[in-house]
Amino acid sequence: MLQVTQPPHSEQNQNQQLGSFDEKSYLSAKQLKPGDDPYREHAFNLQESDRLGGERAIRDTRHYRCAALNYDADLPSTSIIITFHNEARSTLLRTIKSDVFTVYPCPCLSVVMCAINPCKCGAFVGLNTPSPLCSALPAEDCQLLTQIPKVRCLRNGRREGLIRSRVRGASSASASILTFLDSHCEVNADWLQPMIQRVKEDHTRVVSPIIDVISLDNFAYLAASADLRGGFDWSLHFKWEQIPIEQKMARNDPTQPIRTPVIAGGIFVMDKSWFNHLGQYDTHMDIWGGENFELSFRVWMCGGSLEILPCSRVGHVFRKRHPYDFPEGNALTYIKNTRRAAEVWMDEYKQYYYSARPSAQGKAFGSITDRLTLRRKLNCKPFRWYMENVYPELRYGAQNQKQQFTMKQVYSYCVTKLFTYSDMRIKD
Ligand SMILES: [Mn+2]
Repeated sequence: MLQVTQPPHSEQNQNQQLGSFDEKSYLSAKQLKPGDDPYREHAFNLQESDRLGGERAIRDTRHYRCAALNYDADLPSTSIIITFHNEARSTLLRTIKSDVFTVYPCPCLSVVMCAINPCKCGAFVGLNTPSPLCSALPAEDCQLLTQIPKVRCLRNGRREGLIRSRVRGASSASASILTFLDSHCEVNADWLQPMIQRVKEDHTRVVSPIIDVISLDNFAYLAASADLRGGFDWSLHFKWEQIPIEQKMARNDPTQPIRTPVIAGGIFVMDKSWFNHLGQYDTHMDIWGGENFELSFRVWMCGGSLEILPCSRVGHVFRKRHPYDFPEGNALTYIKNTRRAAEVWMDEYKQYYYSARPSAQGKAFGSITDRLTLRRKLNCKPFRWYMENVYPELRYGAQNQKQQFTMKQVYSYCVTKLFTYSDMRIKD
């Protein structure tokens, strides 16, 4: 039997929920022109995304036992923070609508906010060569989206990147729990309750869903394996990896949380005061990348924990390239960000990072004084503790060469494209 999430709402119902927002004209104003490459601007098949429109039913990919679980009736409220830059209207609208209209059986979904990065093309691609990857977000987009009830939209005055935009979004969140979400997602049945419940029971937990795959070619919704956790190699490259065999053998309940050394970073739930107490993010990191390591090390080493919750599932469009430019270049930005994470958190183990990424040596990464002060103030444990207690499976030096896996090994449903594990990090 095919289980699906709530089917699209009736037209009348939808009109009430959308307020004064005119979905049809919003979507039709920016359509692909005949002859345009559907992959050019967003690195996924825009034609297929647009064809799906603002909402669709997706298959319930959870383990069947998840549906029988109960959650508190008085779960606290959450603010959902979606950051985006050069996002397609159809993928963004499905993300927003699938959140806002997902049934959450308490009056607790307060606000959805979007912190936006307008792009100043002339600053880095030359005056007369507007990049196809770089279009400024018109203020009109924000005005249109805020016509949807519960949606607020914050537009940055300059390009701030994911990390500073999230901090801005979190600062203006009204709810006590923060839910960070990527801008090309579709949430599955009861995705929020398991995460809010875990954070309510212990505010130091930082929790993620299983991230299902939305095909970048045909937008099929594919179930991800429930036996994976987040890991990395010494070059600070994120990868999905199998749960260690002894933990897997000890798991007799597939609905139980999975401890994870790191999170992919695009989708997670965190108590707002815990987020603030732990120092939010390192706001000297730029654009994208590395922030998930910095946050993960900090959470574990400063008294918290990270979990993946198998009964919460969110679909995400995984891509093979970033659909936008990096002002300083992709590689340099990643090196700057991961170098900051290594210098602040990895103690003597940072030598393994430099061995695995020799090009990082000598590259500028700015001042880390504030973050070192934070680490001392929070009285965080040494990286050795993290290695011994959280990620003992990480081997030293050359023993941990990056391995190539195909997506077929990672995902339980067939896909035609081959990726490496590292491609599965949520890009942008
Ligand atoms: Mn993404």
